[in-house]
Amino acid sequence: MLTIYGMTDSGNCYKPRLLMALTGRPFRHVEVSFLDGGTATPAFRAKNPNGKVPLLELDDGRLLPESNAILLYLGEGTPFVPDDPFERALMASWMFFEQYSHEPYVAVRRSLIVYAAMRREASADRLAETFEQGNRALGVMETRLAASPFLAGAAPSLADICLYAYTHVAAEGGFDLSLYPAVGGWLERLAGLPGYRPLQWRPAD
Ligand SMILES: N[C@@H](CCC(=O)N[C@@H](CS)C(=O)NCC(=O)O)C(=O)O
Repeated sequence: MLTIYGMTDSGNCYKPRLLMALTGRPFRHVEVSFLDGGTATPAFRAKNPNGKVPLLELDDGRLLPESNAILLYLGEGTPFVPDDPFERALMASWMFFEQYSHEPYVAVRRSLIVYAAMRREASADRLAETFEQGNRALGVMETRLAASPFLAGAAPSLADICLYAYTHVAAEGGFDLSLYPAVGGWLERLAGLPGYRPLQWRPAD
C-alpha cells in the first residue's frame, strides 16, 4: 500500500491526503513532524535528504518528495486532471503560483503564529511582509474565482486541492477571508465534494 509520510497539521501534507480521500484510494499515513525533530532524523533524511514532508513511498520503495509532484503522480487518471491540454497547463500554472506566490506567505504566516517553535522567527517585518504578500495572493485568487467556479475551469482539479490546503486555514495566519467572497464560495464548493475530509483527517491504522 502507498505510504505518505506527513505531519497532520501541515497543509502541504494535507494535499495528498485530501486527493486520496476524494478518489477513495487507501494509503498508510506515517506521522513525521518538524515540531518534534522527526524530519531531521537520519532515518528520515535517508529517505528525503531535503528533510521535508510530505514524502510518498511506493510499494516498490521508490520515494517522491514535494507535495505538488505527489499530487501530479497520484492524480494521474483521475477526474482531477483535465483532459484538455490548455486546462492541464492552467492547472499546473496555479500549482506553481501556490509554491512561489501563496504558500511562502499564507502558510508561513500561519506557522509563525500557530507554532510556538516558530514564534522566535516572527519578527514584525516578517509578519508585515507575509501579510502583504499573502493578501496579494488571495486577491489574485479572488479575481480568478469571481470569473470561474474552479481555478482551471468548470471542474475541480489538482490546482484546487493544492490551493485549498492553506487557503482554508488562512484565518489562523491572521488573514480576513471575508474580504474575498469568491474565494469563500470556492472553499464551500470544495468542502462539499464527495469524499471530502478535513485537515486533521488521517486513515485509521
Ligand atoms: N515545497 C515543499 C514544502 C514542504 C515543507 O515545507 N514541509 C514542511 C512542513 S509543512 C517541513 O517538512 N518542514 C521541515 C523543515 O523545514 O525542517 C512541498 O510542497 O512539499
